[in-house]
Amino acid sequence: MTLKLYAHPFSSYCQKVLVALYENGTPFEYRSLEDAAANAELAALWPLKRFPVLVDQGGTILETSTIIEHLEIHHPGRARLIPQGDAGVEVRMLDRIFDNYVMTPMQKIVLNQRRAEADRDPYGVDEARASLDQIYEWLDHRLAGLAWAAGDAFTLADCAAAPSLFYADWAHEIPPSRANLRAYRTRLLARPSIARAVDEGRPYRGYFPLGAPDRD
Ligand SMILES: N[C@@H](CCC(=O)N[C@@H](CS)C(=O)NCC(=O)O)C(=O)O
Repeated sequence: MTLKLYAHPFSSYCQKVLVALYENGTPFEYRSLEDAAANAELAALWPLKRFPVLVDQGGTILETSTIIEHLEIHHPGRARLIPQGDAGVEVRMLDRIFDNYVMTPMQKIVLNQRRAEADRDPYGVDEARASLDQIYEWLDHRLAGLAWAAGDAFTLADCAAAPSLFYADWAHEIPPSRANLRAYRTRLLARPSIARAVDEGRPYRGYFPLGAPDRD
């Protein structure tokens, strides 16, 4: 097996890559970061210790979007996650939007809760909540009539959308008025690759600093 993934099952960015691997049934060695030895290996590979990290035949690939690009080039499967040409540009654009404008404010809210009371940043959290409200509105309009983020086909953009919307809804609930977005999140969670990633993270829900809601 040439691929090794350093990942934790409850991590949102790890789920983004796991969904891409599961979509294509790509075999890999799961170096779970529940394990101390895997953590030491991760630190040697990437001093910033952000995860996931992919190792392929001795090469280290960092950052989820480029990990999925690497998989598309070197381990292609039945699912085409990044189309050619203009369609690919749109998919990459949406991938950046989910990472930057859903995942980032969601993480701000969640990570703030892990800080000591005196170090918390209520102003930043209010900004993150306002920013999520804005992107929820934009996505709700954009998704009208679409099955997946970029149309009929499941892509990299949906790999990014799944964990970001999964946890963002826990941190700052998508309001009922955003019916297209809520329905899209439900469709994502019903997809087998995503359901599998969510199930693998289920035993670790106690790690969620805001308290995991009793749903999903
Ligand atoms: N831009 C990175 C983000 C990765 C990231 O932030 N991962 C989180 C886990 S979901 C992490 O490493 N957290 C540990 C830390 O911040 O030290 C990517 O796309 O891979």
